[in-house]
Amino acid sequence: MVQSRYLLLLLFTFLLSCQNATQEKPSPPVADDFAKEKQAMAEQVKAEFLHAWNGYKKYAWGMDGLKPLSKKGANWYAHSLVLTPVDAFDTMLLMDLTEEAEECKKLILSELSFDHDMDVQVFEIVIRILGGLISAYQMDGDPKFLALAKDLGDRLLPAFDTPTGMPYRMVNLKTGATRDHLNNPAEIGTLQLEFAMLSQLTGDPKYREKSDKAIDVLYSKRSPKTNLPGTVIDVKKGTWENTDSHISGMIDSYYEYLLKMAILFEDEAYREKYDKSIAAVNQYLLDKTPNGWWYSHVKMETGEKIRTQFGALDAFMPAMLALGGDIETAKQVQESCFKMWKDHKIEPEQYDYAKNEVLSGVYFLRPENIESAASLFHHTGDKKYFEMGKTMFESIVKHCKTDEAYAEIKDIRTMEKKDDMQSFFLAETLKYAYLLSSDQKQLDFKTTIFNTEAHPMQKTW
Ligand code: DMJ
Repeated sequence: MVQSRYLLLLLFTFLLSCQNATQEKPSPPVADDFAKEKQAMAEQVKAEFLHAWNGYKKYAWGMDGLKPLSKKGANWYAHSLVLTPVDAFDTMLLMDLTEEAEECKKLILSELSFDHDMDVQVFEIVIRILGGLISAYQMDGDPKFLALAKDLGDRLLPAFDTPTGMPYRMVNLKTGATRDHLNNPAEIGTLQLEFAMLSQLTGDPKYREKSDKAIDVLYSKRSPKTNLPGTVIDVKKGTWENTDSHISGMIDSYYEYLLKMAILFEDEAYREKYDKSIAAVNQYLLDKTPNGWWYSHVKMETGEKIRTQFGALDAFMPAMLALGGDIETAKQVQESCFKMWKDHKIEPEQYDYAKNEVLSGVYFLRPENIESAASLFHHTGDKKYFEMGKTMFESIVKHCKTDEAYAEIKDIRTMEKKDDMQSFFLAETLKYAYLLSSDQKQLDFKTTIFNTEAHPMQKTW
């Protein structure tokens, strides 16, 4: 009797525990948690984009940019080129911000004119405005965007009229007058995607012919011994004025466009140039130290190391390497880029990796580090790169957000803010943060290449 009671008790306890088990919520699979984390971040990125855009809208409507601390607008030149809206428009479309995109489009189409007697910097106008108008045309479909792009392209073409075919830095939009014959590889070699797209979309080959020739001539000026370019070249004589070689500003996106032209236009000649150039960069510049893998500065003629300097702009490298197929080097360098960010709470503009010393502490709200994290996440699927990007995005929110917009940082050692918000914060930094976290369906990455200002160029042919 005692024994059967004991058995009944056991059975009862067992049934009760089964019931409790079915009442407890099963813990959700890890993948679901991650999907939620990503979605939450995408929503926050969108909210922060709106925060910055609304600041621009309130204080700088129609002007090139916003001064976020003094709360007023500012133009780059004598007349506005509506820079921030042109740069931001395709991010709005990607984020499905329909109302904002509609008002932004109206502003661009009613206000943007290039018929101004003013000298502009060819490179900046090409990557931000020509690139922005081309992607606006492809994503929105309104031919007025293409007409604006063509008008701009025509006004920029006189820049290429030099004895070498490499362009001047500055051109007057109304008169076609040119100036500044000392140019650099980045400003000569980061025009090709936009001009080639313009040729593709208008059916007129002249844009691509001029820009292809410019980069071909530049490439031919590389050192015969190392295959490296220098920093400053005279576009009239074709001679180098500064022979330092690196992947930093003034050279950086020249490499990026060799690769991106090769991919978007399936162009073998560009691929060859890219492969040869990056082999040289990895042979002479790549510095594998106990403190991580970095890229140094060397002399183009010999490859002799002259500086152990890296920085915020150099952080584009992992994204480019991954796109070019070298995932392993990209991973190693991204570890260094992220360390440079994390150790300083936000990345410095210039950093001596051998001495572990900040050389310039300004932070311009730059995108490259987040772009590389997003690219590696896309190529490897490794969650660690998502976490890197998220950390960087969160520190931007923490240190750069103002009551009505976002501001750059004067010095990351003090975190004092600076009265500027570059248009690439909306075009690139927040776009890459969004691409990292959202499952957007609008762009097919197999047929899309981002220009250096993160404007998607879509292969529709
Ligand atoms: C942007 O205008 C472009 O990404 C360019 O290639 C480099 N500088 C800024 C962002 O840092």
